[in-house]
Amino acid sequence: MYRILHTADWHLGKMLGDFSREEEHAAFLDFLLETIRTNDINALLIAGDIFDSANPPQSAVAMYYNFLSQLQRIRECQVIVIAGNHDSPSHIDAPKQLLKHLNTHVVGHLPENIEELLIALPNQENPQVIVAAVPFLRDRDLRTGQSGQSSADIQAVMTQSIADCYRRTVNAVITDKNVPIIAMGHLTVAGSSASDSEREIHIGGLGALTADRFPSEFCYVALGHLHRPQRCGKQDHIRYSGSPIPLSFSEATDKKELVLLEIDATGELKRISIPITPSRQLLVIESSSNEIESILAELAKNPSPNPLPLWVEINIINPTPGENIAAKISSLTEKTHYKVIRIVAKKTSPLPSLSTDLMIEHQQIDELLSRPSDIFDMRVAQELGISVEQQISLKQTFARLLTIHQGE
Ligand SMILES: [Mn+2]
Repeated sequence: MYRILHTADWHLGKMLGDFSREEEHAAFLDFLLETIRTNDINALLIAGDIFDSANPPQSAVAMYYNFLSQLQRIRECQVIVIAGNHDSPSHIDAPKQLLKHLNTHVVGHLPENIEELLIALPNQENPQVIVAAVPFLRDRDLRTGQSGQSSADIQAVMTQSIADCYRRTVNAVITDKNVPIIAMGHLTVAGSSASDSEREIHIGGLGALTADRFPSEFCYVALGHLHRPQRCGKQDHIRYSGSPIPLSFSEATDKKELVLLEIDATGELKRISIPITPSRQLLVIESSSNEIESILAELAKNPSPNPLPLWVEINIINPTPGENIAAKISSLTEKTHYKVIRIVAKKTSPLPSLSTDLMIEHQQIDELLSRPSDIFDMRVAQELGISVEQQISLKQTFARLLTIHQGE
């Protein structure tokens, strides 16, 4: 039996507002090492976005290398890493020769020779599985953009080039044995469900592939980019493992997982989902400003079952204009076990302050529109959780912008 784990979208170095995710990442990596040890994992596939940015903080880079070296002390597990859209391909590729000594294969750029994307596991002599490790493909990798093309043309050429790339990897496989082929990729597969924390993959949403464009020779497609674990196009073998920790509050209710693939001697593949034990829960509360006090009091009574303190986002529905809700919440939550990370004003009607709060008559709107600074000031007054200094700075920036605009 050959056992593979599929994960992606670690986003090491990621912040949530002003708060570091380092403790959660460290807890996940401990969980991953333990899972690899107890399940006798032979190979780990990391499908892109190891880091949150092309220039990650040193602490995130240290975490990555420490993990790879710790893993080899636990057992001889091969690792394949592809670059995602957040990663710098050169940064991922730079330690390529060094990482070979840690059983780790990295693919940052698309190589000239497509065969270099094929990695035989555990080795070339006696392969149990062949992995086509395709990194995130940039327009310059595919050389598709021509001047004078419409965006629909560019999109069609781009998706065709991505599909061709996968086709070419399959064609490059040379083996007389019936060895299963697994693909890796970091891209949007059309019809999948996204959360807030994924940046647009190709400018203008270009390059989304449909699940049926992957060659049928792949017995599994290990995807990264979307943070919610899911299959694609109703095909169970084409999957996003999802991110191991909720990267934004929109992922607060996601059940995070690792995907375990077991390949038996006949090349048959079995897939098992391994739930990730969360180290910290994220919670979204929706409330009116009247009810928030009792909701927070209730929350304070129930300690979080997770090792790290609960983080909360509060959405205040139709806040009372002029009320300093941020100060109120901060005084209510001073000594609680949880932390309020973000306060957001949510309106159920699009322009309540224009129509009701300020009692503006229809004929006054034209007059108001001639005073954009006043509209901006009203908008700023509705924004919760920002200081007076920030309000002044925003208004000054808007005034500068207005001057530039009117100067044109
Ligand atoms: Mn991504």
